[in-house]
Amino acid sequence: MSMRDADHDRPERDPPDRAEGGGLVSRRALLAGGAAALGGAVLHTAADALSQIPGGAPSQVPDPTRQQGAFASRRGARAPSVELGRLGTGQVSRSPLQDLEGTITPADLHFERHHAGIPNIDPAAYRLMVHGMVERPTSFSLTDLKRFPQRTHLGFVECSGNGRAAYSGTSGEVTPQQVDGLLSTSEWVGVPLSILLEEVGADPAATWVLAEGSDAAVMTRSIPMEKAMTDAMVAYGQNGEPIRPAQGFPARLLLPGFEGNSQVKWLRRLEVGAGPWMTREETSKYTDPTTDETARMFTLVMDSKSIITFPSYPSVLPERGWWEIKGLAWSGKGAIERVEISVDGGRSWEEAELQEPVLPRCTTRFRHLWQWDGGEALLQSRATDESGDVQPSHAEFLRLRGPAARYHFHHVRGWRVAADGRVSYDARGV
Ligand SMILES: Nc1nc2c(c(=O)[nH]1)N[C@H]1C(S)=C(S)[C@@H](COP(=O)(O)O)O[C@H]1N2
Ligand SMILES: [Mo]
Repeated sequence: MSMRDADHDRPERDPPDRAEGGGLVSRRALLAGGAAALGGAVLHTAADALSQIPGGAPSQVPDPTRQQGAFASRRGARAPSVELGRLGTGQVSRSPLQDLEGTITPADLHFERHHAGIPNIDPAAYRLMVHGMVERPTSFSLTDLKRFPQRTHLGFVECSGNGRAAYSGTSGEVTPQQVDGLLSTSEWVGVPLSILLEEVGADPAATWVLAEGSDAAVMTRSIPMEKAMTDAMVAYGQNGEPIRPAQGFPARLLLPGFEGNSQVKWLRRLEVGAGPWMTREETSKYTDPTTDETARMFTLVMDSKSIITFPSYPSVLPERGWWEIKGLAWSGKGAIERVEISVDGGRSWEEAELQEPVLPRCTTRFRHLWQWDGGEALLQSRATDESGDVQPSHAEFLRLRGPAARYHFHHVRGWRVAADGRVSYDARGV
């Protein structure tokens, strides 16, 4: 696989899981079954009661109230029946968006994008050098970094190549993980970059900062000083634990709302300067061709975007009736203000409910009750953020960005529900 292909290649195929109902029990079935159970025989235990609700009985498991359970342990594990996994190999893996609850991505399921693998770094020997247009060039150890005032940012990291394969035509039997799995959300903890720049006495005339990683790719990106001085941080914590090796252990640059590529992992050097460095990653890569043979550069901020995670492939709706459409919306420009849902192929739109917390530069859950009449439907979501940025239709995006677009795919996407309840991806919608 060439470097070019390695960057957000075609989505890997999942073995289709056609489990009827995708493991869901409808509200109506549950209520009807529950009522029957309550009206029937005397209830002995909760497990007995459960066994009388259709679909509610874990029949192959012995009654857990009759035996001592497992003992406490040093580290927990997921329930044996829960299969959560990233999808991908080599330099890319995707988060299982359709299988996650809420907005936080468990650290072991955070998507990965490495250009030269995960380096093995000794935290005791780790140093971050800050130099260039500064009064006091300084080398910080991890202990040094942790002595500075700490900040938290709850937010997403998204690769700007996310959605590429799906944009260029992959449709049908693809999951949200395959469509948009280069998106994950964590609670990041670290030291504000502004504090480090103050510490070294950065020249007020400086306008850019170069960030460099210590992997074999020696990833380098130029960061505007304005971002460096606002919410940028050198992060060393992720969801309560030290950042994992795949995410940049022991420290990475965290730029809330910026494209993933600029958030240099295994950060070893920051150089303060008076202009961008024009590195490989901001010239031949991560620029956006337009339709007039020019290209936009430094398109760092991620646009307003959303994806329906249920219903989606491979779930199958077992019956008509009330279903809750669920999904994620996010924007690098601020908080999500509104998510609209269309169930009729874009003819009409209704506002979905946003699930608290609704945070800036973070994923937000949305949900919308939908009564499926058993006919064909095209489900689409359209997010608007507080800056007013609205997701364009696929046709509009194509007109603006052209077929050669390689990054920042944030157009409206759709899921087609067939009369037999099967759901498939439709990149274009209507
Ligand atoms: N040093 C270094 N930093 C890097 C990369 C890399 O290969 N090396 N990949 C970048 C890209 S393209 C993305 S999308 C994000 C992915 O972050 P994650 O692997 O923590 O999800 O890291 C960025 N930072
Ligand atoms: Mo990326």
